[in-house]
Amino acid sequence: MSTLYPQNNASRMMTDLGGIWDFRFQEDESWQPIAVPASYNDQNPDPRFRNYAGITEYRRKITVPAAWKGFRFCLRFDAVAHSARIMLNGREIAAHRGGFLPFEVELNGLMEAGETAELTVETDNRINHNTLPIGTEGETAFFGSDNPGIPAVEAGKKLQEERGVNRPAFDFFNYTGIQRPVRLIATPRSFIRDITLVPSLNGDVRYSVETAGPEDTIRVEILDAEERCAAQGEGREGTLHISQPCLWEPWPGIPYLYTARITYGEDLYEQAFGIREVRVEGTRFLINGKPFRFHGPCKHEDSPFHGRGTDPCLNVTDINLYHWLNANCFRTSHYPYAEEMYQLCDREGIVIVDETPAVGMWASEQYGWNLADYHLQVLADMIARDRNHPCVVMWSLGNEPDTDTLPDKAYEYWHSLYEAAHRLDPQDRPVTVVGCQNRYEREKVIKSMDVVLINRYYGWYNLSGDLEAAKYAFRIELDWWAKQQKPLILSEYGADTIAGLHGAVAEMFTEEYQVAYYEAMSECLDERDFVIGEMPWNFADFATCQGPMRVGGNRKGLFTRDRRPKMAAHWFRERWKTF
Ligand code: GCB
Repeated sequence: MSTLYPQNNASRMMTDLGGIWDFRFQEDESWQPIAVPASYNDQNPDPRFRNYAGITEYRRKITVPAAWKGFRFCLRFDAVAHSARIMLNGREIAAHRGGFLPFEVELNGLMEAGETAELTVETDNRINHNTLPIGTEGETAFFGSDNPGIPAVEAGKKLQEERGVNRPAFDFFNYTGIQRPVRLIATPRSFIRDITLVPSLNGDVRYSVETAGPEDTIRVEILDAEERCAAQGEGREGTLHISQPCLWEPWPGIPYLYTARITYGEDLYEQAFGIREVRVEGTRFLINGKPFRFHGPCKHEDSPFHGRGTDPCLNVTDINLYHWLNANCFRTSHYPYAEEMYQLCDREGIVIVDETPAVGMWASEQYGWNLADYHLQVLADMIARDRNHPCVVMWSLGNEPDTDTLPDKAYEYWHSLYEAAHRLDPQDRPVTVVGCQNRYEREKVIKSMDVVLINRYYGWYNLSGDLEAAKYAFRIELDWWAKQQKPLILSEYGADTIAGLHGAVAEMFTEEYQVAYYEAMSECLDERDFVIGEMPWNFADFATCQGPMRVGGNRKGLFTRDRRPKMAAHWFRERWKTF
């Protein structure tokens, strides 16, 4: 298995398998068309596409080009949600658990160059205590809409379970299917498996290369942005030196990128990277030795028609809207995003806090679930995939776990992941886990992280509609955090807002209230030196499962789902001009 993003170059080839595939729910006889990559959920008005909980099948023919004779070839799935079984001519050849990270399936020995075979991909969208993200199993559903304990309601829930139901413990639609690209890729038989780059501000670039094959010689050449050689060397690992290095600076600086061109036998791989250093010092977050203030809304991978499906046009549009907002960052709430987005952010200077799909762990029972090993595996895979990106400046272990009901158990669980992240990342970036509104004085996890990230909804979920009381309460909490001597980011705060709903009095759900809410919260944030960032929730309105709190999805976007700015987007554009 290699985590390297597929490349087409003088040594490597690939065929994109995107297009129209055959699709069916497992119990169906007949097949119907489905687009790949995309979530299947919004591609058909049949309600099953939205509500189904179970296994679906995707099918198409694949041909390994005859010209690939003598090459190593495999299938590369960028992500299949939430788990997948891969079949070739009806025979299982691989299985993968988890819906947001890539995997490869070797085809040599199973197919010859020039041959055609039937590829079937089974996807399973069921969520429960053993999946990330989490599905509830008998506990109260998200937002407590199930009136636990009332016999008639319990009987209704039992009926749902018999029919098969997904109950997301998270607030975004459980989009699934083959949501990211699938490719057939070919490399020479002796190939480059992995590359690690650790650049320093003085121009030293420590590298190591993992390979498969009998060849000895590995050549590394570092090219600058004009493709001139800036340094070169030989060997599996070492340190190269770039004199007068240009640094990767976050927007509005220049996000300068170098390329490490690695050759091994017949193989060639080009890995982009940036020279930048990230460090926490006291209550400051330093990028290249300079204090960095995070300001940008959190995101989702979400859009009409595609659902969570990779869409390069949407990614470019979104990043240009970040520029329009004068924003400089986002958190990949609540799962690792498609690799193309990180490449774009490397190039555009947008900083990323990279989050695992550990969302929905708000029940204290989580510490009795059998999840720790799998969570660690997902964290390791995310770091392995993303560690060379200069845009990634911090790892988030997860979102809003319960950390205050069983403070010691919570600490044990999260601290071992914290240590693992530091151990696994060759660049040793800061590590965090995002805290929810809780009894912050008694919990131990959030304050033990390198940077404190807290989600707060004073004036929305509590003290609703009363911004004076919201400011009063938030200031009490901030006084407490001031004593902890840690850098703090308000990693979510927001108000549902129906675009076009106005009021002379700023009441909840109006565009005026959203602006007044952000004015109020900003007033509190601006008083504090240890606050190093603000991440409004959310960049754009997004789809959720149905529930009494959601009117056609979550409406806390600064933009509508089709990316039209609400008043609050204009307000942040002005505010962030001066940041
Ligand atoms: C949160 C969650 C986020 C939700 C948001 C909300 O705390 O982290 O996933 O969408 O609140 O709008 O309720």
